[in-house]
Amino acid sequence: MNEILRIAVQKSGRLSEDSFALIKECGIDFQNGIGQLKAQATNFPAEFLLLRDDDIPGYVADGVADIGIVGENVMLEKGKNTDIAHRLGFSKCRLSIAIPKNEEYQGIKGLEGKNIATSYPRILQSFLEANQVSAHIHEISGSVEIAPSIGLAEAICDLVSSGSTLFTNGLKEVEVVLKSEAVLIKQKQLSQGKINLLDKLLFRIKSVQNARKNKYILLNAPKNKVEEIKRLVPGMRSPSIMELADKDWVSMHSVINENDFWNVIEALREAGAEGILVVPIEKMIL
Ligand code: PRT
Ligand code: ZN
Repeated sequence: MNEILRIAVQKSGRLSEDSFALIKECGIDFQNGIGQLKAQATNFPAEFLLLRDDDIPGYVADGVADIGIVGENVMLEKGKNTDIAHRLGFSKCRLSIAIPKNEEYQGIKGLEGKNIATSYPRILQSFLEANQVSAHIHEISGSVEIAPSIGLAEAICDLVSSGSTLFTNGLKEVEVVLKSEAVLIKQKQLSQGKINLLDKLLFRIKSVQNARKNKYILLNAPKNKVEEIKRLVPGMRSPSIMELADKDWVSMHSVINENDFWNVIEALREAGAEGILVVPIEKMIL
């Protein structure tokens, strides 16, 4: 029997756009119609289940889906039996404790006996236990940030990205409980056929991620500076060097990492490189 990989993805929300973009960049096409809960890939043995993010860990643990894309925060909070197959690097946020901004923070022990409102009781409880603090956890499902102003709690534990929601609600972040990002989770007992499909998908995801992290660089270098410039742009194995019509110069091609991009460009200019071109890479297979 030909295996098919069932992939759970958030239907619409903060994870959806990046999840769909990644799938597309992996060369997998499917039609996502309005109101549709299932979609068949047209050029990969996969089927997509379009769900609320909260349901994804359970569906994957139960084997309704084989793999899924979900925030690590939701995966940990649901406590279902799944494994992280790969970290995806988008939808980054942190789960943090916040208190009213004009209150002085007494350190984690100052939370002893306090009421903390959250949608993440399980993660918060284990954080408090690890810090030997006992507090009252009020589980609420939404609008957690208004809890202190309506007298429901003295502190909250909620997701933060820019911090503007906390700021608008007169709160300040005092403890980071968890740093989260989107993760690809998998069911623990996949058949060999499905493992093979997952490996194919992971190979594509890694190629897309490598490409996003790197840029292709072309530059002209005086021949007597080639060794110095080689050290600045070592590339995947070593840079390509091509003769130019002008015998004192060569053209060098290589790959540079996004993280040290500007430092490398500055160093290249100082080393005498000219005519530097930087172009995006679509896929990068190491
Ligand atoms: O409908 P469904 O159940 O599928 O979606 P949802 O509404 O439960 O989740 P959704 O789409 O809002 O978020 C999905 C995932 O995105 C979360 O589980 C996180 O992993 C991730 N993520 C990243 C965030 C944020 N950033 C984020 N900022 N999820 C929520 N927020 C909220 C936060 O709760 C708070 O209200 O944004 C506000 C804070 O943002 P800042 O920028 O003001 O700090
Ligand atoms: Zn949700």
